[in-house]
Amino acid sequence: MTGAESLIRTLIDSGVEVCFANPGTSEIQFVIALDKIEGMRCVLGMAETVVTGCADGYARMAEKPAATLLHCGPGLANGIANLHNARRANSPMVNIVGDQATYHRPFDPPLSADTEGLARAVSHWVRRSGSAQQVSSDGAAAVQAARTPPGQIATLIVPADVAWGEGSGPAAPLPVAVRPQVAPEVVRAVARILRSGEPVMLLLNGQALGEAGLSAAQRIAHATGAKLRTPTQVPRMARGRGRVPVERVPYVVDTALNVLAGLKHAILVGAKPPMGFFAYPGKPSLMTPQDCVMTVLARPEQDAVAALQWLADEIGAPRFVPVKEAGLKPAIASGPFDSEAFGMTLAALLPENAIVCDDAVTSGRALFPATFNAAPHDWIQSTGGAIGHGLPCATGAAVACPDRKVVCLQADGAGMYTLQALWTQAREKLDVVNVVFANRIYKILFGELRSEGAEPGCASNTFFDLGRPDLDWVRIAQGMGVEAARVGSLEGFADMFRAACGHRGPFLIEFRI
Ligand SMILES: Cc1ncc(C[n+]2csc(CCOP(=O)(O)OP(=O)(O)O)c2C)c(N)n1
Repeated sequence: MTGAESLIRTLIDSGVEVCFANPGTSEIQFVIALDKIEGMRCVLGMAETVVTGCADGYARMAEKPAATLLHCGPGLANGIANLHNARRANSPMVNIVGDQATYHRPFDPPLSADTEGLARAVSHWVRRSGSAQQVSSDGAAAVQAARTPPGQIATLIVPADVAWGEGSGPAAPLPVAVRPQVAPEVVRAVARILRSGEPVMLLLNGQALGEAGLSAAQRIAHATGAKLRTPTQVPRMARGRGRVPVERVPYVVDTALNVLAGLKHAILVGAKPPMGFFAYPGKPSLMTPQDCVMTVLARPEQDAVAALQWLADEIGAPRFVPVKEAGLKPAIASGPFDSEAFGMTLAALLPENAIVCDDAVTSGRALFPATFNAAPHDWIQSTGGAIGHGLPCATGAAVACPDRKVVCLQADGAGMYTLQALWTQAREKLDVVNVVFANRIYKILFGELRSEGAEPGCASNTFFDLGRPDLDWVRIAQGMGVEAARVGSLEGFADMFRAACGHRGPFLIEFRI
């Protein structure tokens, strides 16, 4: 059995079931091994940033890692933007990166690169496998690292001769660490803050955004008057009717400062202190007031749900608190695109248990409150700010959850980064409705420019205007085997979305704005 075969068998034995890939010559041994072995679904992404984005979406929904197979340093480099997004979401992932044979490397062949350096930039765990005998135990260690809470990026670099050499057979899976519990004195200290009567906000992220975490947080809010918020971007959140509606910290700095004004305590539950997305002249980096004290209830790797439940009991909160309706009433709107009206329309039509993947940029700003009362769903977003996340992330989520409808909300400029994911959706017959917000500009950047007091000139119009020629998303999608249609109004969208949800398989709706 080759090293490659030993590694693939190890991954399967360790619970890795899907391999998103774009292989080359140095990964041929893995492809040969995958031809022979059952138990690993192989999915081709026609660009590495599609591959890594798919693995991110898969991990968020499957709550376990997929493998990626990437070609040498340059292949890994192409995947880095979405590895960055995955790292920021604490998504578990095992990257297998092929490389030059050990004895060939000194000749500096064309694809030689600082593969470790590239890997280190976005991975929590990096190893270059030293021998065919060792590669399977390296693989088991990679899966263990990836599954270490809260989820990590593990990258194993495998020289070609390690892959083709005589392997030692599959290595046994290694134990997976459980989330450490929060110390009792931390829970008691936070309880004291909550009893102080001073204005408190719980900032919830990661594990705390599941149904159990949100319910426990709501018990605390109900008993103490503490406010609840999530960060501006959520990696995955349980939402919709019956789930606790928690708003995000707004993206726009002045709005965020207003929302958090007067706070005396921010309790971090798997979350970071709320910072601005960027710095702006004369504006603070932190969105909390200067005299607001930051206290960590649970770090991202800790058991935030248990900590919240414990805290709720400690302060004597009632066991069951009914969910209060918040947000707007779902209703099909009409007329031209407007983010809030679109959200209400989407909320009226969203299928039960859907997965919403949001890379909608400015078109998505008002969607959160407008969809609190939609049918129960999960919402996933890019948490790393690197655009081009939506289409591949939705693709990976659909691989993870074949029985759920995935709705991808994609801004057009960001969508152009990874449009090849549509081809993967068609090839794998994935159940995704993609909605492209075709405003044909980088709207957010025009906004940033104007907020600096400037007016667009020739350069900004060149850089931020995506027209001349206009993109035709219907033909782009059709060219990749995805059925598509264009709408220009909310009522037109409603009809098309209803029809698209009525059948299985990928579909794209271009919403001309
Ligand atoms: C990888 C990466 N490259 C560039 C940027 C900078 N950037 C942020 S938003 C944006 C344009 C977004 O335009 P679009 O997706 O059309 O959304 P809109 O602003 O029109 O809603 C760009 C280029 C980024 N965030 N990430």
